[in-house]
Amino acid sequence: MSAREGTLVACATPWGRGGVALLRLSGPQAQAVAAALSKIPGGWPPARRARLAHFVDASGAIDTGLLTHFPGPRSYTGEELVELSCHGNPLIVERLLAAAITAGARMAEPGEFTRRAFLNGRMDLTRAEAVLQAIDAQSSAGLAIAQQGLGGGVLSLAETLANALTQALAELEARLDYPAEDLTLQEDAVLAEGLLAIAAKAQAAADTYASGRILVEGATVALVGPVNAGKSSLFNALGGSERALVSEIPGTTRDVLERRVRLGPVAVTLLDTAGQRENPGEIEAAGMALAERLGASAELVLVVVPAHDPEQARAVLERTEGRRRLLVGNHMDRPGAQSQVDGIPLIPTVAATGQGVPELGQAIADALVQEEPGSASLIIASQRQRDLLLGVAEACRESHEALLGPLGVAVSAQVLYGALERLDKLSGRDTREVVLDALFSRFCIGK
Ligand SMILES: Nc1nc2c(ncn2[C@@H]2O[C@H](COP(=O)(O)OP(=O)(O)OP(=O)(O)O)[C@@H](O)[C@H]2O)c(=O)[nH]1
Ligand SMILES: [Mg+2]
Repeated sequence: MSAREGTLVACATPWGRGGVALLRLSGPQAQAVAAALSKIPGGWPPARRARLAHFVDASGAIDTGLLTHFPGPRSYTGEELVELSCHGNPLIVERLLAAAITAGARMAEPGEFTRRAFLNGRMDLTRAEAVLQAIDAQSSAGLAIAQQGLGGGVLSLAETLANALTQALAELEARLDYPAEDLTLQEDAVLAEGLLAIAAKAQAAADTYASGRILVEGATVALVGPVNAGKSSLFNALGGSERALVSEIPGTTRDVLERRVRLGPVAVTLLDTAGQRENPGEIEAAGMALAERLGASAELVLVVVPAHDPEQARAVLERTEGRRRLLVGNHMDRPGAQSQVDGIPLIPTVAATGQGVPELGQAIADALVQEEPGSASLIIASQRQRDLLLGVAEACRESHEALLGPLGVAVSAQVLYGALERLDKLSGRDTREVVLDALFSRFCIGK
C-alpha cells in the first residue's frame, strides 16, 4: 500500500468549539471504520441519508451525532465516504479521530480528499483549485471567482482554446501529410491570424491573474512617507476607527501597525509605518528599517506626501520609484498645498477631517484590481493556470512565426502540440486523441 492509499480521516470543520464538527472518512475501509466506532439504533442508514448514531471507543461513549454514508463512486472523493457530525468540541473530535485511527484509518494530508476526487475523475484540476479558492476567498468577489472555476469556467476556457488549437493543428497536419491532395485548406495567412487570436485569448486570461489573486487572497498596502505626513491619520481614517497614535510630534509611529480593511471588492491589510526623516534616533531608525522590510512585500505603496511641503517626501519618492504606488497629497487644507509633484498628480486628502478618504479608498481598490467578476468573461486566480496560459500564448506566437517564416509548417505544428500539452496539464486531461479525430473528420476516409 503506498503512502497515498488507505482510508483517510480528518476533521473538515475548523478546530475549536461550535455547534457541530464534521469528520470525514474516505477510502475502502470508510464504512468498516465508521461502523467500528458507531452504534446506530436504526441500523446502517441508506445511501446519502443522515441517521442518528452513538459514537464510542474502548473507554465508552464519546458523543451522539449523525452519520451519513456516500457510497463510491457517487461521493466527493469518488470512493467510499462517510461523514460523522458530532458536537463541536476539540475533545470530542480528538477522541473520534483516535478511534478512527485505531479502527484502521489514517490522518489525511492537506488537500488529500480533493486530490482523491481529482485522481478518481470526480473533478478536473481547475475545479480542484476552485475548491481551494472557495475556502480561501477573502472577499465576495474572490468567492465569485471560485464559483466560476467550480462551475467549469476555467475548464471551458481550456477546452475552447484546445478546440481552436486542434483545428489549427489539423490544418498544419494536412499540409504535412497530404501535400499533394486536393484539400480545401485555409490560406496560410488566415491560419496564422487564427494562431494570434488564440494567443491573445490565452494572454488575456493569463493577465487577469494579477486581479484574481488579489480578489481571492487580499493584498497588503503600506503607508510610507516622511514624518508627520499624516500616515497614521490616514490609517485610522481608511479603517474607520482610531487604532494608531496620531500626534504633531514627528516620529510618533515606530512599530509597524497592521489592520484589515475592506476597500471596494478587496480585502486589504493596511500597514502604518514609521515616518522617514534625516538623523532619526536609534529606536526610530530601527522602526524605519522595520517599515522597509515589511513594506517591501506590499502589493501597493501609498506614498503620503505633505502637500504643503512636498519636498519633504523627496527621499521616499526616490526610494519607491518603480514600485506599484499611489501618491497621496495629505494636508491639502494647508496654505500653499500643491496638487502634484514632479508632474504626477497627488490624490488629495485631509486625513484630519476625512476629506478625500473615500476617494482614496476607491483609488487603492482600482490600483489593485483591474477586473472584477462579471465585467470580464473569466478571471483566474491560480498561478499554475496563469503560467500554463502564458506558455500557451507564447507557443501560439512561436507557431505563428514558424508558419510564416523559414522554420515552416513542421515546426509550427510541433510548437502547437506543446501548447496543447499545456492545456492538458491545465485540466489534467489528455486531448491528443481529439486532434486525430478532428484531423480525420476533415477527410473522406475511404480515399
Ligand atoms: N491640517 C492637517 N493636519 C493633519 C492632516 N493629517 C494629519 N494631520 C495632523 O498632522 C499631525 C501628524 O499626523 P500623523 O498621522 O501622526 O502623522 P504620521 O505621518 O503618522 O507621523 P509619524 O508617525 O510621526 O511618522 C497630527 O497632529 C495630525 O492631527 C491634514 O490633512 N491636515
Ligand atoms: Mg504615524
